[in-house]
Amino acid sequence: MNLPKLDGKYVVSNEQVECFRRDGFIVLPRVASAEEIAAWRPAILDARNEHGQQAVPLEQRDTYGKAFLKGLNLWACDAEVCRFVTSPRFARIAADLLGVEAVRIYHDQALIKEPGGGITPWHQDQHYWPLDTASTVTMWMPLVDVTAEMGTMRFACGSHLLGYLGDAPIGDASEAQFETFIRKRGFRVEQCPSLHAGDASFHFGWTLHGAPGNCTSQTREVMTVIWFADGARVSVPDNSSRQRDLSRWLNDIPPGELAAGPLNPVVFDRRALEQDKTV
Ligand SMILES: O=C(O)CCC(=O)C(=O)O
Repeated sequence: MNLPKLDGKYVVSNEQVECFRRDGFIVLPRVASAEEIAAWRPAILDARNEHGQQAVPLEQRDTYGKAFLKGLNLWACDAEVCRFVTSPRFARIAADLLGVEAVRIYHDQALIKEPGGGITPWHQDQHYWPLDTASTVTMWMPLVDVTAEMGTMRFACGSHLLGYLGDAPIGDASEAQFETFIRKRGFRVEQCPSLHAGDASFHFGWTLHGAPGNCTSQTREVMTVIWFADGARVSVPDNSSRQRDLSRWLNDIPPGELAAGPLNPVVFDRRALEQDKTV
């Protein structure tokens, strides 16, 4: 299919970079245009429906299961979604926010919060990732216009600066533990307002975040992509989530080695761009 290229440069200002590094997240408007998302949405949803989780009734799921239906690493099983996830425009934003030369893919996820879907409990993404770097970032991009009532993201501002907050997989326990933690430590919580399809939030892997349930009759359709800085190494998988991620996304690379498996291509490299300019 003739889907639009996502290669035009999106300029991130110094002020936006500063906000991201201070607060642990930033919302960027129109990372993809309404027209681009209208074209890409069916391809992403089709791939998710084919390769992702199938719905069982909400009342039969646990808290995490009620939060959304997932489609994991769709880029690796669908050639069209591959072009979206490996887009140089998105990857350059990730590298600019992190302030690194080059970024690699960790994985993608489509996250469909159904009408009546539950909360996304507070958690830290990097609890799951056996990587020895804090230079990790997730893009969260709605494929439809979304309101806070549909479950936009909320972030505990500045919480990323504390790093690892303990072995707390996402669920009822992480929600209770981090809700108390956030209140006691006085972190400001920012709930993203309404976003247009193609706007996107970006957050560090250590930023505490979650989302309210979807109390509307509309489906919250979101695509996410996670990148990490090229040069990062695999860390010891010291919990079962990290052990599973090591096999799934990092090809069981031994701890201490470069995190650079077949599922982790470099998708943006400033050095290569500089070299091109000199020839
Ligand atoms: O979409 C959501 O509700 C949560 C997504 C999330 O936690 C993430 O992308 O890191």
